[in-house]
Amino acid sequence: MPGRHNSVPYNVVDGHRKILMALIAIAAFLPGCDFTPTFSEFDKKDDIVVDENSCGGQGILCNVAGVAGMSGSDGLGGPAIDALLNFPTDVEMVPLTLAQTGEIFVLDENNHAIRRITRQGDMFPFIGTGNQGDGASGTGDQVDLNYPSHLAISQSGHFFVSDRGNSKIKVFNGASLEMMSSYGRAEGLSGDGGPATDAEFDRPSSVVFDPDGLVYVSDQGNQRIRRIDQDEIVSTFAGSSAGFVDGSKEDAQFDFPVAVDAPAGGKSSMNTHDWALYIADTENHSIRRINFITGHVTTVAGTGTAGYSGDGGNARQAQLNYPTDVIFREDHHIYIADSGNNVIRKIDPFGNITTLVGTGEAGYSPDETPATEAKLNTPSGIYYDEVNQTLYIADTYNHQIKRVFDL
Ligand SMILES: [Ca+2]
Repeated sequence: MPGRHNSVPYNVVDGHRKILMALIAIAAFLPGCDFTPTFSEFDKKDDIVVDENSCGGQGILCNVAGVAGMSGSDGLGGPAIDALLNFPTDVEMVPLTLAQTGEIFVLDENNHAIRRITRQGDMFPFIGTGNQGDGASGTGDQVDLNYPSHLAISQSGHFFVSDRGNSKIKVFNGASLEMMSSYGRAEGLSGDGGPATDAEFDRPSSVVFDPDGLVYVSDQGNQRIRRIDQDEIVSTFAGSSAGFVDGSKEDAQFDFPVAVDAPAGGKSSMNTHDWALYIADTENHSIRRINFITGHVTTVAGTGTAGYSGDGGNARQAQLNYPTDVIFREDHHIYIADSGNNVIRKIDPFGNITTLVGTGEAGYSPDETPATEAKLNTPSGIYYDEVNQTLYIADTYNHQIKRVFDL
């Protein structure tokens, strides 16, 4: 059914939250009631520290945007920590190689919009009207989106939006924000060898670029990585049907979520140090690597079976649970949004894995909680800011963006 992606599981959880918050409110008026909510910080807007800079320090978790346990779209134009998000699934900044603005972009997926947070900490609309739809022209603030899951900024400074619910990649001019092109005609699998504008994709979850400017699309529903070249011609770069097979990129198989209400999976990152594309192979509970020199796909983390094990050892023997995003640091560390385990994990340059943020238990922790003691709830997207050595986390089911400095 069109426009139903994410809505079933997300709204079920949201419903539970609303019931919980109602119980908290009722309990507060009952004398002697010892009802202790799991998420005791919910709905305490008055307690929010307005100056977010007062939270910080090495390895300390701080809120950047959103109010825990409250989904909505209120508060645009004001402090991001007072504004509401609706299942934010990723976070992005202008890359180091371009002029840094310090602005943060939030994939506010169930609001069908991308939000912009200024250096001063205020949140504004950026791309997407907030109405679910399929905008075909205009500037970013005029275009309807449908569960956008990723924003990528090209070396030319243009914005590539994975408009996943519409099975399209929408490209916006970096200066004017005018929509320049739209890759994908409809949901499906067709068009290899022809123009990307006429091709079909199936809920593309993310976009990355190689140093030559070629575009790699995680074509989630098609279990493939598709490539768009400088002439805008699309081809299948790797993958075929769903499976878990290493080998040549033509023979290799991935397993990305395909249910109509499935969250974004299969997001990828380019590592230009070793000329490889790393992929969060979500339903294989693993991280895969495509070597651009040899054309071979290997598994760098995970066994194929969901679990939470292996910290301190080689990542290939460790278990992950529904990883949805993978990113790099310049110092060759790999970060994984291990969303089903409610943690962010790290692979060091020697291939050893550890947990960086989260305890494994789903929940919420307030500002100033040390990262390894903090609870996250289905963290599904991450970004690393090299300039400020800060990790940003889309703490999706808490409706917040979090940050941790200097891990
Ligand atoms: Ca990301």
